[in-house]
Amino acid sequence: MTGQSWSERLLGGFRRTSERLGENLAGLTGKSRLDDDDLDRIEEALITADLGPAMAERIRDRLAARRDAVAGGIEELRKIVADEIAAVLRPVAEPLDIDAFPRPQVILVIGVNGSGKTTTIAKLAHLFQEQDYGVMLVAGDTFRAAAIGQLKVWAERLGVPIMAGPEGGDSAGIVFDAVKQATATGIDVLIVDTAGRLQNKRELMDELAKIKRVLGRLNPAAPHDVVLVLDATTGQNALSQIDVFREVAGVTGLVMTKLDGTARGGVLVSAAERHGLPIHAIGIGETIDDLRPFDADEIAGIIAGNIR
Ligand SMILES: Nc1nc2c(ncn2[C@@H]2O[C@H](COP(=O)(O)OP(=O)(O)O)[C@@H](O)[C@H]2O)c(=O)[nH]1
Ligand SMILES: [Mg+2]
Repeated sequence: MTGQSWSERLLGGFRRTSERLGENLAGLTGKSRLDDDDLDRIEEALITADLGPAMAERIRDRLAARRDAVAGGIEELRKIVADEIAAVLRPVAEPLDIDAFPRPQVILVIGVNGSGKTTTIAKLAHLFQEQDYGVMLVAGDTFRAAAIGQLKVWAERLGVPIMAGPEGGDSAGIVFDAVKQATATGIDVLIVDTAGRLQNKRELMDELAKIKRVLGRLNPAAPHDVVLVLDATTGQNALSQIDVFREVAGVTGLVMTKLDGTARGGVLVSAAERHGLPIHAIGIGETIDDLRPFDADEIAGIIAGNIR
């Protein structure tokens, strides 16, 4: 991954989808009109290349309404596809804004173990620091000592305060203390790390519900954001994680990580089409600067293959 530019990594993250689409479109060169077989092939390719059936059908319908466009060349078709993808992505491209009053804005970060929660928290903290916000981290994943340690290391590196308790400590209690301290010290953003034990749905649900209850007692608007972190390398599995976490925790927005580590980023489009949840940012690497805003037109262009 090292040495690759941001845009190279992003191109790689959607390669599976863009290549499958590209191969199919290339086969249409010289045609004057798309027939049903052409549309079937494109739809099929898009489904198997992570965009999912509903999105594939939308694109098929758009192309079906413009069968003559192929006479204008493959570029014309790419543009139609990009427009349709962008139409789905634009409404969900929504950066995480800090606008809570009273402060602090409380951002609960959830997701399965290994999805990239803690790393994303550090990246977000860095982003907010750059915008001159006072940030504080909360080590709400008390299940493993290593998880607490990892967040502490990031807090030190970033130079931001952290509220942490012992391994096995009560995360709701730690969150409670953190909000009180953040309020007293004029912190703008409180980012809460949580445990992602999806194996025990009941426990996870209870724990997140308890954290939310405690937060609500201090400020009825908190948590202001419940951000689900999804690992792009899990492909279609990311979709079922959205279903589960919406049910257990009421997700308000998404961050997808590891788009640099897979070519299966197309699942993000599928998620946008199916859930319509805001997509706040995407992760394209392990360092603090590797969080990118989610740019709908850029990604639609990459998938359709007309980024030059
Ligand atoms: N390549 C890549 N690795 C990532 C990204 N985000 C997180 N990781 C790595 O994924 C692993 C798990 O991340 P972590 O933040 O500990 O996940 P958590 O268990 O959900 O808190 C770590 O090795 C991270 O460095 C990303 O955007 N790209
Ligand atoms: Mg973690």
